[in-house]
Formats: sequence, structure tokens, C-alpha cells
Amino acid sequence: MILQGKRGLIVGLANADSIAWGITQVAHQQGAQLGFTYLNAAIEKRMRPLAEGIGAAFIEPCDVNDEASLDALFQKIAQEWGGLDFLVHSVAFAQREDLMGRFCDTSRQGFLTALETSAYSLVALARRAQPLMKEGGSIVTLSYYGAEKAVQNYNVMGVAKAALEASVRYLALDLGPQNIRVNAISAGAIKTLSARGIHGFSEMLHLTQERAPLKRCLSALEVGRSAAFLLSDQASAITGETLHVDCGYNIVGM
Ligand code: 1JT
Repeated sequence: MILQGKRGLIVGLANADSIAWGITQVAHQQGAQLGFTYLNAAIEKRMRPLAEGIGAAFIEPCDVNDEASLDALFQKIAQEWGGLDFLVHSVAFAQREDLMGRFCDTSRQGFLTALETSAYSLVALARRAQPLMKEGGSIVTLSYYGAEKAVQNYNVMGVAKAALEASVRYLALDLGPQNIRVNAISAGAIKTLSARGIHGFSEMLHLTQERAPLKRCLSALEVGRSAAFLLSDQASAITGETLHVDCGYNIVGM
């Protein structure tokens, strides 16, 4: 029970395929108390039964791109718990048309949207989490290989994930003195709601399975186990790190 007695906020649970659901299940198993946010009624409909099923402490609406909405969320957390031990950021967005074709065709608005929702949102959440993490804390976000290498079609999300991974390092530097650790998990491709509808995603899954050292695909629960480790005191000396949880895909050369 490595998260026994810890209070954690999960941002980005959409449905039972979400990486955040894999993390939620393991965190709950490991003894954490959890609170959740949702963006809108359509997402709430799918995530509420899941969150209620594990005895969520609260389920609050939150648009991570809206300052007032974030302020209201953290007011609720302060009121409910009076503190916070960990935060899971499992949020990203890009316009569909920006996840195909040529990166150089990305519009200004498409670029800003992807960077705001996928990278700045971590900064906005971390700033508000800090005063609640009075005895230290741990923050985990989700990244992808496209942050490090130019991956066909990932395009502006790769740029956003590069900004996210750099933000993890700068947040780790800022929050380290308060014993707040900040890390990313670079997860191998998983078939989630976000990934569905992406042209050629199934073929991509097959290719990564063939090339990865472990010769198989990855589950959200496996990401969850690694996240639980980073969120726990077992990882007390790890901060600013991007941990690859990808069946080894990233270490393979030609
Ligand atoms: C988003 C989407 C963020 C899909 C994502 C993502 N991070 C990883 N994926 C899966 C993926 C997608 C592409 C890809 C490889 C993996 C969709 C909604 C916006 C946020 O291309 C090689 C395109």
C-alpha cells in the first residue's frame, strides 16, 4: 500500500480506456483517496460511475484553460482536504487536422491550442497545488516519444509534449525546495479515446509491438503501476525525470 493515506487529484479521467483510469485503479488499490475533475457533461457521464465506483472524495467540473475554473477547483480541494499529496495530469488536446499531414501547415491557433491545453495546463495546476502540498508532494504528467523524435503525424503534439517535458524540469527546479517532485511518464502508444479516430493508429500500434524489445503492447494499468511508484515515497529522490514506460520502444536503434 504505497499510497496509503495520501490524497490525490486526478485530472484527465474520461472513460475506462483512459490512461488516467489505469492510474486511478492502481492508486486506489495502493490506498490513496482520490478526487476527480471533468471538462463537460459528456465526459462526466462516462467518468462519474468509474470515479464513484472507487469512492471518489469529490468530482468537480474543471476547464484547465480557465483560470476561474482552476481557482474554484483548488478552493474545493482546500475545503475538502485542507491539503494535497499528489496530482496526476493526464490531459492533452490538438485539433484533429493538426494530427495529420505536414507539421509546417499547423495554424497559429492550432499551435497555441495544443500548447495551452497540453503543456501550460500543467503549470497552471502545479502553481495552485503547491500551497496545498504542505508536507511535500508528487506531480506526474503523461508524455509521448514524439516529444523527442519527429514522429509522422504526431506533429504539433510532439512540440507540445517537448514543452511539457521541459516544463516538468523547470517545475521540478522551482518546487524541489518544498519537497514537491515533478515527473513525466513517456508512455508507449495505447488505444484510448484520444488515440481513436487517428488515421493509421492501429497500424502504428502493430509496428511498435514488432519493434519494441518486449514484443507486445502496453496497458494503461502498467502505466498506472509506474505512476503509483512516482507518486509514492518509493521515488523520493526522483524529480524532473521523464520515465519511459513503453515496452522499451525508445531504446531501439536501427
Ligand atoms: C492527443 C491525441 C495526445 C493523441 C495522442 C496524444 N498523445 C499520444 N497520442 C496517441 C498518438 C497520436 C498520434 C500519433 C501517435 C500517438 C489526440 C487528441 C489530442 C491529444 O502519431 C504518430 C497522432
